[in-house]
Amino acid sequence: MSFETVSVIGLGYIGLPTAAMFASKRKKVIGVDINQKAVDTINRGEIHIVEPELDILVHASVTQGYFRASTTAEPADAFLIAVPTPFKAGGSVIPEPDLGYIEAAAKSIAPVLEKGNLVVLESTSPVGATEQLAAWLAELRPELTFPQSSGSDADIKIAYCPERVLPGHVVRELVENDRVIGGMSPESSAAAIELYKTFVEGECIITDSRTAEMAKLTENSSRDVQIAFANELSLICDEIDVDVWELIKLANRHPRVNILQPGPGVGGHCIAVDPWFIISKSPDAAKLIHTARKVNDSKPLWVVDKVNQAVGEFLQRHPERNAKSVTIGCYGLAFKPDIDDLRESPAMQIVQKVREVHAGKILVVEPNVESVPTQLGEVELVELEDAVSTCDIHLLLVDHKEFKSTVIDKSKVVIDTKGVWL
Ligand code: SAJ
Repeated sequence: MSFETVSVIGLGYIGLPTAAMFASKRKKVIGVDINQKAVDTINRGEIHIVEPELDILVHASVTQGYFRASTTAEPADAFLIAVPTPFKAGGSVIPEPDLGYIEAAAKSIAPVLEKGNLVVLESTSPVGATEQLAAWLAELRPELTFPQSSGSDADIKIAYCPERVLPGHVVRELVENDRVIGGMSPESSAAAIELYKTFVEGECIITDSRTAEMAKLTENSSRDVQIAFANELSLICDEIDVDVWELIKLANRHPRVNILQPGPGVGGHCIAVDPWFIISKSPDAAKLIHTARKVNDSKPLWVVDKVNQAVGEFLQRHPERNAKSVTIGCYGLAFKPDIDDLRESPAMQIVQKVREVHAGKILVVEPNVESVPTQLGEVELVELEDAVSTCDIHLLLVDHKEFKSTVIDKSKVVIDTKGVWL
């Protein structure tokens, strides 16, 4: 089977680079997104997200005529769905995944599906989502046959293939990483491998769709649990007056120990979200995964308490000053080092909470942005040197490269959530 035309549904952080990758291999790519602005930007050969090397790739594939974006689906040999899977609104104790975007994608491609097509779901999904997608498509196109009822003879092939790329390294990792391919039939898996081998140099490993879905959730939950262990250690060490950074370095000298790093909390759109897809399906069995989520989610508030305590202690040592005259410097807002992505960032949450309670000035240093979101309230975005020389309390929230060579006066109060200045 050959794939000459590939349609990618959802042109975000995963869909856009994947579409550009197919186009760079001279496949005809039709990208589909509901966001007209994103579609227009892409059709001008530009990009609406920040990811190294992606702009060159998209520009080249659009100007050479291999890649075009649209708000409506068109016939293709393969459809790759990379839409978001957020939580359902309502703020329940255990957040539930919302498959609404996948259902909308199914509705948009169903009218143009043709016998022989391959449909691949890439969105991070709860176990069973691929079977649900297949059921929606079968309902919408009753004259076509699907793997759930016709197995190997089905007109349409369906597979789940999770993405595993690290933001900031997407273009390289898309090519190099191994891929898990979960076909709903052996033919679906074989077709999906052929599709991905267009640009993937890593190994493609076959399993069923449910195991592939769970593999993605497991990878990110594993990292969340490991970070929770490091974060819990940081709380324990604070109580018993042990340097957690030195402790972890020492423990990691053991040949079979590899502890991750504590921080202000866990951010981003994956590690802090995906474990809930396991917990919501198996709330009684997923105890450790659930506890890890709670440990990581509570870390920002612990940091806020530390700041409040530090302000109190500072005022005790300086009875001539009042809280209004105490300036706090916050270093970093992004959800991890050396990126500009502030969404779901524990650093943002901390600065916002500190702003709510602190009477004095708050200076923010974030070398990767030009302005700070209004949700932070009255804070001032300043240059690194200005914060270092004027603040009474220095709160390091992200280990951006710019901060690593900074020297803070030993007489100043330092709260270092990443162990950079200690
Ligand atoms: N973090 C720590 N301590 C650490 C490592 C990370 O506190 O030792 C924090 C980071 O500061 C950040 C959060 O965890 O706030 C998540 O960062 P990350 O670098 O661990 O992961 P993401 O969210 O950028 O990307 C992850 C990756 N998954 C795994 O490494 C298992 C990536 O491969 C996935 O493709 C991505 O999620 C995704 O899209 O699911």
